[in-house]
Amino acid sequence: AATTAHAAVDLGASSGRVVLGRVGPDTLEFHEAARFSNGVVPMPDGLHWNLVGLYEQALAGLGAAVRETEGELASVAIDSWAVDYGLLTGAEPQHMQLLGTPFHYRDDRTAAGVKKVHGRVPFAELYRRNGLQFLPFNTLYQLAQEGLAQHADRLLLVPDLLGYWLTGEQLTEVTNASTTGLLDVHTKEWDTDLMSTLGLSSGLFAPVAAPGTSLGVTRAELTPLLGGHQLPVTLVGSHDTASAIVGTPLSSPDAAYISCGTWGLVGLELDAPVVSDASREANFTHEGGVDGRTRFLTNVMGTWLLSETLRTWEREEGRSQDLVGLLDAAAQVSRDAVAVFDVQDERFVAPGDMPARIAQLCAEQDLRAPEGKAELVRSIVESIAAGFAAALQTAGELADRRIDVVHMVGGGSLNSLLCQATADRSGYPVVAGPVEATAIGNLLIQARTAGTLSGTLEDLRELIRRTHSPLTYRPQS
Ligand code: LRH
Repeated sequence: AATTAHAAVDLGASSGRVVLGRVGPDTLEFHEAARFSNGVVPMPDGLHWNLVGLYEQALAGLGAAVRETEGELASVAIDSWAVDYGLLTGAEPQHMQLLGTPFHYRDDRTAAGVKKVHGRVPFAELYRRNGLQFLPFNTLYQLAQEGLAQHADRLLLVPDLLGYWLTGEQLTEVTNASTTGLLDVHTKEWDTDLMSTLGLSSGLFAPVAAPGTSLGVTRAELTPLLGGHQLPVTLVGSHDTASAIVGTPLSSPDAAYISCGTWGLVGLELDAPVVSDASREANFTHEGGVDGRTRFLTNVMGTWLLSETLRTWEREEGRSQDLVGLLDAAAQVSRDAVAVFDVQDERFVAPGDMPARIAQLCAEQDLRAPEGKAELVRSIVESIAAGFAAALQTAGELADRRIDVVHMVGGGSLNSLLCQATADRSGYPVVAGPVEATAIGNLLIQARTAGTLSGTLEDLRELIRRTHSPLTYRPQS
């Protein structure tokens, strides 16, 4: 059967990659054409992203993908972390200029924004309208603190901004739009009443469009960088978590997922939103999924706690840390000997000295603080797993589903200590993989848009099941 080649630009909080895939009815092959680092850039006015640098790297990676496929690339699509955006000015849509340096959602300016927004629209009403869990960095809170918003003609979310730079065309992809807080959870259209209550001009936002929409082709000026080609750019689930859930081989409505990178996104896929007081109180979100599905989930602190801990040790010791060795050492520590602390504590959101913050939290709660690296790593892993287990239980109760299996995808699925701890603490078997669920979800929607594949998300997931063998962790205690 015929196959097509596609490139997925997948930007995560700690790294970005261009994944080159070949897809057909019986084929799902892919590899990294380029990988580059990403992270928090501290500047005098706060924490930022280097988006221009990411665009440059994405272009170079796409150039490499074009060369490798000898110009046969059928399409390209971009996904990234949610909520963040760039502001643009200019009279002509084709030639707009970036206004300021886009902020990182971990910048703490948003606390004041939360107060302002909730002063105008109480959280319970917001939730009824947008169905979104409370996260202090949701786009609408960031915008309440955004000094440049009045000077901007356009706001584009990160994947849409890169898409604009590539094509000169502006759209807002719907799955990511659902994380702004400004999209109506039921109609999936911009909530212009809410915008005006919050003093935002609805003209700031580009039209909403669904995965499968063609954004355009790469600008003629980029052709020399792209091996002499103009590439079609397609919209997919541009929120990385939306693509990750497409790329998760869920076998039934009772299968739960944990998309585990810096965050652990824990939940279920629903056909439609079920916004309730109970889901609001449990801080469960109704993010937009591909094909109009609902991602009913909550954000649990993920591998961020571990990576920030390693960064702290790196700074203190002036040398890099061996994660695999540390996890091996942690596996030797008795699970019952270490503190299980609340990973959802707000003090863990900002970058910084996690070992000190964990010690402080343990002291406040009369827990014995972990001593030494192995104990601390074990304590972090067990605490994340406990957070996952609690969220799984709540998801099942709220959605009235009998969860029978948990799919762990993303980078965290490589962490066998975490997978086993999640199985043990939740009581569910944990099926780990694919690691690259996000890039797979991105590629599959591109291939379906190109006509190479057809069918529902279930049909696409069947192809993942046929081409990928996951690892199962059974609960042991
Ligand atoms: C994961 C993620 C998550 C959002 C957060 C901002 O990368 O997109 O779904 O809550 O970043």
